[in-house]
Amino acid sequence: NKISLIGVPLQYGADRTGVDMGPSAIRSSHVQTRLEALGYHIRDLGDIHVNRTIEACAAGEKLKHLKEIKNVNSQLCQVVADEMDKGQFPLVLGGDHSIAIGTIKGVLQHVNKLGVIWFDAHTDVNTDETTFTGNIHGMSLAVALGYGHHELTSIGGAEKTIRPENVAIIGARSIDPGERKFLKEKGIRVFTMHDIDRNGMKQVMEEALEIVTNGTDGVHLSLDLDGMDPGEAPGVGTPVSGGMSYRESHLAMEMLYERDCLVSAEFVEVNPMMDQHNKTAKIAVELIGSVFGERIL
Ligand code: DIR
Ligand code: MN
Ligand code: MN
Ligand code: MN
Repeated sequence: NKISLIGVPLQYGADRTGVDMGPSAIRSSHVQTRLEALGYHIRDLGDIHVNRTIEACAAGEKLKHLKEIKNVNSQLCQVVADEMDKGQFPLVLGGDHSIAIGTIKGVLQHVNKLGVIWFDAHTDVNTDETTFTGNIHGMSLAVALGYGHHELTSIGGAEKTIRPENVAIIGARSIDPGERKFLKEKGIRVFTMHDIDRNGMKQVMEEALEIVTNGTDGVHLSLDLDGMDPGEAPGVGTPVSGGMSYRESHLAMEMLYERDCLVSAEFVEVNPMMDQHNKTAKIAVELIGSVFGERIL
């Protein structure tokens, strides 16, 4: 019941500014108080240092801001590993989704067989070869699986990877052609919005939990707020309509709590510049409440 909050005000992995304010938006929505009310002991480590002086990417740079993203994720990997050493649960606040690289690599220093639940409108399995945008936040799941640019896959040790059979993506509705091929080749289970519409979140989560817990020693939750419907969570950099509802998202969090399998979590892509009245950071904190045991009754 000891949680370490780690802010990562990184925006270089996404195309839009503002996501660097995610950690402060989530903190000012009282994430610490909310968790303390549930009986947890919170240590807020503050933010990972990000060099704020970088303007635009060098022309012709294929992976945008590769150097700074590698630097931030290497630091994050170390901090997450250190906190787990001390018996703390790392709760990482983003920042763009490229920070999943550092979080997962850090957790992998401890947990050999790690399952991953990836909530997202996107699947983030582009590589340097398939990307259309050059944005590294669209590559982080591929990197965690061991694919992509060596400067990224080598963070925390190239041999430390998650396994495709223990990954479940939930809420996807925007998948690039190269990603489609990758997902099929690696046999990664994607629960799209179609599956949620058709079978309901309850069944989707039951199947997803089976995949991520089968033969693993723990599960990481990587939650991109753009997985939710932008009508409810507008404060994200790359909104895609037709997402998960408020209640569906909470049910998923509650079922994750009941399964008692999480070893780490991250909430990413909260962009206050795109938001209305900090709505999206507030939802992030409510989802954090649910995944750590909050109940209506
Ligand atoms: C697109 C958009 N697939 C890309 N990706 C993400 O840039 O690779 N938006 N992750 O959140
Ligand atoms: Mn740029
Ligand atoms: Mn994402
Ligand atoms: Mn996304």
